[in-house]
Amino acid sequence: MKHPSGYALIRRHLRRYPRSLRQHLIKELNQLVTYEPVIGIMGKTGVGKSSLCNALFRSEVCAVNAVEACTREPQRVRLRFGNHYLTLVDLPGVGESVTRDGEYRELYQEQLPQLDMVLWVLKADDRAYAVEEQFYQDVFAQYCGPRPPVLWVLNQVDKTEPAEQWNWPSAQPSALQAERIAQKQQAVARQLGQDILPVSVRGRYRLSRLVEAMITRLPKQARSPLVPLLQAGYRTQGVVDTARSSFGEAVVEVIDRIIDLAPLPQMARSALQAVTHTVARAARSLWGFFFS
Ligand SMILES: Nc1nc2c(ncn2[C@@H]2O[C@H](COP(=O)(O)OP(=O)(O)OP(=O)(O)O)[C@@H](O)[C@H]2O)c(=O)[nH]1
Ligand SMILES: [Mg+2]
Repeated sequence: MKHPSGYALIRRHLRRYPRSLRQHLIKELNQLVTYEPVIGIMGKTGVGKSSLCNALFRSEVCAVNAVEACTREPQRVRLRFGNHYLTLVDLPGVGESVTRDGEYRELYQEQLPQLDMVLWVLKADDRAYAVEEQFYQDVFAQYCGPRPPVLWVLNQVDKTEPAEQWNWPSAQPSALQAERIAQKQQAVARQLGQDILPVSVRGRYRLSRLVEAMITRLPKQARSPLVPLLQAGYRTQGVVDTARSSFGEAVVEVIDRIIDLAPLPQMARSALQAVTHTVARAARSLWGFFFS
């Protein structure tokens, strides 16, 4: 029963607000706390999308296939931890026949507005990424409307030659591999015109960095609600700090919006604005009640 005490504390901080505003605020705060992030996962079959999701998030979420493609149409998986939910949408299309792009354009037109972010996974031992580039240009970039941020992930860098040099116990590439990974990263980034993050799911390499990038690229209201769904090792201090301060900012935005809309005399409005930071500070200090 963590939430009631958290809310009781928030309520105490809101005692200066007129009752109607207070109720509205509590409702909006509750929406912030229970917000369900939606993350799209893209990439050709076998790049490691399911493996990545299983590594990052708390429950077994997707089937991992070694040989055959299993993702044909958007598969939505809803994960739950306590009162928190996360939806993963496995988006099909990348690497399929180009003639189906028209079909996919329609699908993405429908899906993209619902997503808080897209993780687009590539595989380091592919020689070229023309398929990804083309799909991005023909389907993704054609979408008109606000597009979710895309985080490009170069997975399976443990296979970088000489692959036998990968140091599994320390989860690190050799010096030569590291150099080649950096070269590959630059080459892919140049081709796609996008930054890309090298990781190895199997090697547990740079997954913390990926999670940190996710947290900072997600819209503010989706950051904190993601945290309880992460595996313990990725709930790092940096991730928690970013989420917590974003929560404070989101609370300030909610309060400002509500005060702006309320039919209040200017004096009352200013008085409430003066205590906004106190409420935001209380919200930040209660972050653990809500999200851990
Ligand atoms: N060496 C290595 N293998 C990996 C890595 N990540 C995933 N794999 C393997 O790659 C294969 C495919 O992984 P999946 O996670 O099923 O790939 P997927 O992208 O979900 O594939 P579809 O569901 O078919 O689209 C599995 O055998 C994984 O164990 C990695 O970082 N390194
Ligand atoms: Mg899969």
